[in-house]
Amino acid sequence: MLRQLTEEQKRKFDTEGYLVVRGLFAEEELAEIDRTFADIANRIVPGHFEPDLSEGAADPLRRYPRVMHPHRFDETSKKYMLHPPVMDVLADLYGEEALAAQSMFYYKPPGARGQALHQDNFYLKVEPGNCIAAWTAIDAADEENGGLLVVPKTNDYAIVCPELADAKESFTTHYVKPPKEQKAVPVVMERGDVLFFNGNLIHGSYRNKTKDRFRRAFICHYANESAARISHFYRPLFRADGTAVDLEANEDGGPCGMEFEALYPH
Ligand SMILES: O=C(O)CCC(=O)C(=O)O
Repeated sequence: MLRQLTEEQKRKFDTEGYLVVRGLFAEEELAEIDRTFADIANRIVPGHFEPDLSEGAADPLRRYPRVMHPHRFDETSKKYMLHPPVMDVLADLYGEEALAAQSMFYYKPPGARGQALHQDNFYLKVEPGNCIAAWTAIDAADEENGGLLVVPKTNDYAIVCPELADAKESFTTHYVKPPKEQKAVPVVMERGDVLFFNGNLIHGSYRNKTKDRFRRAFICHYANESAARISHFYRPLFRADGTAVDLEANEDGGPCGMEFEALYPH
């Protein structure tokens, strides 16, 4: 028995590797997220958010870097990382309960670089099983303001060792080339929609080309409850009721070997 999805939605996720669920966050919930991250934007939280608060930084991402793991210092972020409709969709997709491993918030201001194509389970190393992302649009997201891009059906593609990304266009350093004849397609979303995608799916985003539109997103990653291991950056995990769980640290270097261990948490 599915809790939140139709059989057709689940089938779409299983075959395409991703699924948009419309309107999973209500306007008053989104307004609370707006207030929370408007407040965080003017603070320095060591290890989580270290903006350059001086006027006129050349790179807009210096003023508005992404917030890493806000659930570790902010209760509102933890609450929405465990948002019941999201946890129910994840349980439908996994066929078992989900554990929350990571939260992030991207402001992606006008002019900000994007994030080159990559695969999330390269970083999370959830085993056995996989991670799933829940990417919530806080602002409407489209091709102009650097909305998400996915390469459909690459959920069946193995995790590969990344190449170097183009630093002029991507603020992260890794790039995974899509398989031959498969192209990244934009996912157009409204505020409050959530995009779910599998940890092997190749995805990323282009630059925010607008002059005046932020592209804010609240992005969380999850593991299946039966997973035994995850990369140490993501511990502890949290059950839907907010209690912590500790999986074993996955020391496996992945497809590139130990020397390629990611320099940054994803
Ligand atoms: O939001 C973006 O621009 C990219 C996010 C992403 O790729 C991720 O969270 O894995």
